[in-house]
Amino acid sequence: MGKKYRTSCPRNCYSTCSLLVTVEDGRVTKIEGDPLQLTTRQPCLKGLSYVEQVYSPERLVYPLVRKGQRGGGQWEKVSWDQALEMIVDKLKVIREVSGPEAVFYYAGSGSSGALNKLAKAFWYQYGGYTGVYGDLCWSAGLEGERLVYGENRHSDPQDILNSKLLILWGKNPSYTNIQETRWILDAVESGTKLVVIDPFKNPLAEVADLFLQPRPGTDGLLALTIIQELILDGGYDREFVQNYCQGFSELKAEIGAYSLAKGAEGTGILAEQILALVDLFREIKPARIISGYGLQRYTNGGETVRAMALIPALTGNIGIPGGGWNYANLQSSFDLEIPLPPEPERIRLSIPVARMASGLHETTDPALRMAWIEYGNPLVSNPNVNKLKAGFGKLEFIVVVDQFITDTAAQADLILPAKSMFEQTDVVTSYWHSYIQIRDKLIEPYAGIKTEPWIYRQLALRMGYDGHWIPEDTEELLDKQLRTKGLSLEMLRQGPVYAPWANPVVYCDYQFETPSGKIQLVSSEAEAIWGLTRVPHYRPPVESNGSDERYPLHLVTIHPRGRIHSQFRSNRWLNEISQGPRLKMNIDDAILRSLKNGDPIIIYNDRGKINASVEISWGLNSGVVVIEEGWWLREGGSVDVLSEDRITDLGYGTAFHDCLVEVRKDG
Ligand SMILES: Nc1nc2c(c(=O)[nH]1)N[C@H]1C(S)=C(S)[C@@H](COP(=O)(O)OP(=O)(O)OC[C@H]3O[C@@H](n4cnc5c(=O)[nH]c(N)nc54)[C@H](O)[C@@H]3O)O[C@H]1N2
Ligand SMILES: Nc1nc2c(c(=O)[nH]1)N[C@H]1C(S)=C(S)[C@@H](COP(=O)(O)OP(=O)(O)OC[C@H]3O[C@@H](n4cnc5c(=O)[nH]c(N)nc54)[C@H](O)[C@@H]3O)O[C@H]1N2
Ligand SMILES: [Mo]
Repeated sequence: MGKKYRTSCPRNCYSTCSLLVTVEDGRVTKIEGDPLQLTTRQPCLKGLSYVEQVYSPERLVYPLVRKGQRGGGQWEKVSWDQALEMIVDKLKVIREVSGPEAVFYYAGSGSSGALNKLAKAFWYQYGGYTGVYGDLCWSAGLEGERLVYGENRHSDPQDILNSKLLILWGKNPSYTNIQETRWILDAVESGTKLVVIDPFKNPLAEVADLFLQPRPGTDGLLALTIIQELILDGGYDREFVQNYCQGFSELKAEIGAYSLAKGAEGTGILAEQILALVDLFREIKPARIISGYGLQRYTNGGETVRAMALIPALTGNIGIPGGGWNYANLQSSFDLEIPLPPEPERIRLSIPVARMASGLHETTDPALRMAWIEYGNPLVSNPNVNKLKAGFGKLEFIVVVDQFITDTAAQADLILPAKSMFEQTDVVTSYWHSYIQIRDKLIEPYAGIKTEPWIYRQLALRMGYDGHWIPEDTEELLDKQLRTKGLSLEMLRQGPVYAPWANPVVYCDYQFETPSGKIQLVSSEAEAIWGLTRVPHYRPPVESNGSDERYPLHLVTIHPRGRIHSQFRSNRWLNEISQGPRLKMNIDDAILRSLKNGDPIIIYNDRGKINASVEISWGLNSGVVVIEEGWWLREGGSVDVLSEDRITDLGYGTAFHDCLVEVRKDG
């Protein structure tokens, strides 16, 4: 029969679902949604398939040392003792000869949990390292939002039910946040108007009242055009603006640079459609913009989000049920302080993660000699993969900690097997709902696999460091730290805890943590920190249609429906419904290249080429092609072979979508 336990999904995903897991004879056998979690309800297919994932025959169970050439695919099984000795030897020599900065330490977002921070307890004692700053994911938009509202939070997802107008803008929850799709569909069924704004006709566009298809990277222009209409032609909320916003007259003085005609021309959206959207904002309240992260993966992404975020404020939709601006909700996030040794001076955070490919080549004094990679698969998920791979190729020793021999692990000298989410207790928060959850240890680590804190503790002891910073009993550590916040592991085992400090409707007190205490329609921080203008303005992406005539197609890489980035590739259940890498393409673009549905193709630009097949799509304009990210090199190619390693305008984000390509038939 088995017994049911509570846990949560630690993947980097909006939903962060609470799960009920049945364990029989020490094996996970069934996964369901946790009825005490009011926001996430049912898990997705990936969540259900963990039952397969955790026992995948491809899972790594021993440390492996490279034999023969790097990347040659030949490995030798070694004991943990041998693996740890090898690492300690390298670490000692490198620090002595070149200094701790010759080690590149990189952690991706493969599994979340408060204990991930314990890595620092080791690296601090090592005396430092070279690391990255910025983010692959959402930081351009986070900063754009912060400049306007001072914080990154939004109301409970359930508050979508109170909205009369929903604008789903650059987000594809049918793939990336299906629990939100339920709330949106429930709202639509009860009469809420839905607008979808996306160059790709994502599934929710099918039920939308209005669907706008901007050219990729032009949403900032669309937002400023809407703002111009509202301010100069009426429809903004005078009283709200007067009471709670700062900088209106300055915004008004500059917004005349935009016009409906210019907006229509630049975005490729009909002027009538833009006006239809403006009218909805004029007529319907409460209205909520749900912004995704797709539209900020451009060199202008931060300013795009900053401009969009002004609309709910100008229309008086902030602080009320059903109204608002949804981008990121960090209300459940709290600093579960993990005590760390003193921070050494020689931590060199010199490489923006967006530019890791170039950074590995350019770093000198000391140059990098070794890399330690955990929770990440940069050869699939980071931009400019060919350049990145060449950068890794220059290093003399690479350690990768992962559950599988990923494309990145395949380039390692030593791979250490990683635990799964069922094999270690930790605490998980969300960037969408406001629950704090346990991710509990439900089974013994599969086949003797160790956790990351165990690995670091062993290394620390062998290096002669103070082991108490990385305790053997990490549950005790978690519990102790939780108690300082009035929580405990036992409490979380009873059910997900709605963060006591969270608010179901944000900003209802109209307090804003901005320099003026009001919503910043203009921002001097934008100027002082980022060298931009106080009023948000539109600049086209660096690489977009027309900027290079050899590459006429703008490539947009959306997040995969059946995977989380490169994860779940080894999942047999999910693979049964996977169709491989497919490039969605407008029929005219296909005919121009003599391509039929299903034809094998090569997608290429100066940075590299990948293999895929064509999927004729009726949901795309000519000149825009869409492919899911996350495909492995060995499946035809990581889409990031094609992307440049470029940084965004705000927040040191990654401009994956400033990417032009051409396509030809393969063979
Ligand atoms: N072209 C393009 N590229 C993109 C994006 C895009 O939109 N377009 N999106 C970007 C975004 S938003 C993000 S967040 C990044 C994500 O980039 P990454 O964080 O690198 O994500 P994954 O590819 O999922 O790699 C996570 C790895 O962690 C491993 N892992 C899972 N659990 C554990 C564990 O408990 N311990 C250890 N040691 N390893 C574990 C997994 O097996 C996997 O290999 O990708 C970015 N890449
Ligand atoms: N199944 C699944 N779920 C996931 C993930 C996953 O890999 N798989 N990843 C998780 C992570 S790390 C993240 S960051 C989130 C991301 O989830 P989302 O926020 O949904 O982000 P994306 O999939 O990058 O893009 C969303 C939409 O933006 C559109 N878009 C692209 N460019 C533009 C533009 O210029 N303008 C407009 N208006 N729209 C544009 C794309 O066509 C796409 O439909 O999802 C999380 N959830
Ligand atoms: Mo992400």
